[in-house]
Amino acid sequence: MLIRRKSDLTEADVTDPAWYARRREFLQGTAALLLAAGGLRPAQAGHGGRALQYRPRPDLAAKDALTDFSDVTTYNNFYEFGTDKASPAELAGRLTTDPWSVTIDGEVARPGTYALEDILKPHGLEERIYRLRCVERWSMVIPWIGFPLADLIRRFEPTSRAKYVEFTTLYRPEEMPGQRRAVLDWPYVEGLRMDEAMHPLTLLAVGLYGEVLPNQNGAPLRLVVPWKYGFKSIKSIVRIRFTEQMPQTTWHKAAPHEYGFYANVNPAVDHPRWSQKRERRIGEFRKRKTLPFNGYAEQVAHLYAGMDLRRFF
Ligand SMILES: Nc1nc2c(c(=O)[nH]1)N[C@H]1C(S)=C(S)[C@@H](COP(=O)(O)O)O[C@H]1N2
Ligand SMILES: [Mo]
Repeated sequence: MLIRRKSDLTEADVTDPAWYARRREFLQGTAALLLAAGGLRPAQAGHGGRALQYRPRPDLAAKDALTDFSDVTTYNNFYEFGTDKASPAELAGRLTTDPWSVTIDGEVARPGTYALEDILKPHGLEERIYRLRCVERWSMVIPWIGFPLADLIRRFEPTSRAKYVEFTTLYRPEEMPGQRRAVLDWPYVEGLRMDEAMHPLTLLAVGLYGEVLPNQNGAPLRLVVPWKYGFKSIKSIVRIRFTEQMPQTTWHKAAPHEYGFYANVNPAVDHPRWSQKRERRIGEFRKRKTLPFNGYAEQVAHLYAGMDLRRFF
């Protein structure tokens, strides 16, 4: 990826004018933060998307080779657009992601429904290269662009009763054809314990490969929790609710003995129908060993000290 100096940048390099008009404040805020931080990396709009400005975080970069952009954006799980891997890329283009708002409610001091721009405005964007490992035994390495969920949580001030965070995906069957069938109990819901949500690795992503998230990857706002199976990384979020009780998550409801609330990547605990010891990195032939917590054990294992991870899978 090229690094260009600020003086070489024009507005047109950064984003197209229509998008700029809608997201102007957000971009200006981001640019200011980036300049203050002393680093500016304008993305190359090499994939036809709308480029984002962000700060690279080499300290948060998986060393493995990146998965090809074409695989990242055509091999997807997004059941709102169908259950096969190709459907989201084919059908998600029709999803309207602007305007977009996010409701923040439950055990929180500043509940409300906020325009996405207002949610994003105070947050500078960073690039973090994370592995994502699906429960189906494939994995990818993706350069995500986003900001720590913890920063958003601090801003909205959960009360002392907030023990969990629940996330909900958009329900819009007119644009999400998969929702016209009862494959899952729509809308898609996921959740984290508060300490998992506050962990510095937990990312709210708005882009990948230097550009605004393609719809099939969960535009305009999705979660990325790199030490958990992919299904925890919920897409196209419209609601963030703070709760005292553990949220009922969609996959747990659908098959409670197969999908637990925690869903930590764990080669020692098999899925009831298959081993979780190995995985196929998309783009590779030889299988890789699956690592505890997807390789992030050093950073996150302490969250589960004393817990029986067979029981709390
Ligand atoms: N709303 C929603 N979010 C979702 C899913 C889904 O079906 N609906 N699938 C999950 C699963 S199983 C995986 S593996 C990841 C895939 O993310 P990707 O397509 O960006 O690689 O998204 C997760 N988030
Ligand atoms: Mo998955």
